[in-house]
Amino acid sequence: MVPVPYEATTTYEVGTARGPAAILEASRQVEFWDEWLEDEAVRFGVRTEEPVVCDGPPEELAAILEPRIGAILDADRFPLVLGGEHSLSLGPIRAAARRHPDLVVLHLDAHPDLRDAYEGTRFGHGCVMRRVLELGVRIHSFGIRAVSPEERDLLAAEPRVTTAPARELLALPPAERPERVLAGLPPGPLWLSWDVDGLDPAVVPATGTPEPGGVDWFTVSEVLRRLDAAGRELVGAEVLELSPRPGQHGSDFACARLAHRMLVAGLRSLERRAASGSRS
Ligand SMILES: [Mn+2]
Repeated sequence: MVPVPYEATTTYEVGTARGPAAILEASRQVEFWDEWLEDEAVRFGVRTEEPVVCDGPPEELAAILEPRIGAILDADRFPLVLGGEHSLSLGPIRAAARRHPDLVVLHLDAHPDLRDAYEGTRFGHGCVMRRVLELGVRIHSFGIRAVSPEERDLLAAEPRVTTAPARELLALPPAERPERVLAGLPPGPLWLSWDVDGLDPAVVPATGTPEPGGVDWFTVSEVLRRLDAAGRELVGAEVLELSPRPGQHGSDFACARLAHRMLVAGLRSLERRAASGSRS
């Protein structure tokens, strides 16, 4: 686990720099046995690295994080990045994409983050998936429900980005939502870039730019279970944009539980790869 308490371009409610510490603190309290995946991360061994601290712009952080995450991937380990604001994703995803040319980012978010520039930077949290797209990586986003006209036009024209919008998910009975999330997910190794504002704010209200009407807990958990059951290769994951608030520790616990579930899914993927003897 790589804590990245980074916050440089957050536009509204600040505090996401405290996200990684809050997740780690809450993670001491959540049950280690994961009910959904029927497994536990401690079976594999988990190491928490020293936090990556950077006061510079996102491009500078990307140059620090790319080799850090690259070293974890080269050691055949599973990196889980704890954010911090979403702009920090560029370096980790670049590290994964250089090693997996057919990488797919499964992106949970209320926002597509596909703006070319926002508030004077091309590397802020509203632009990160645009920069990821320029790496040649395919993106499948779910929970999307706050889209700029520029992003709407790009989504209509760009076949390398597919979406499961929140409006479509919420129109379905809960049991049918995971299938809709995974419909259209391209084949290939997966990087999970999960902004917790993609979840319904009833699950994680403590985030910088909350939007009503998000993805429910059953759906995200079941998506992880189905990826695991299908034997999908998971390369790495991120939990982003928790902005802890006094009196709202339920958000910290939800993010800790989600991070643990993602970690279990990732470690099981690594175990399958090791068992099949194939290094990719
Ligand atoms: Mn977002």
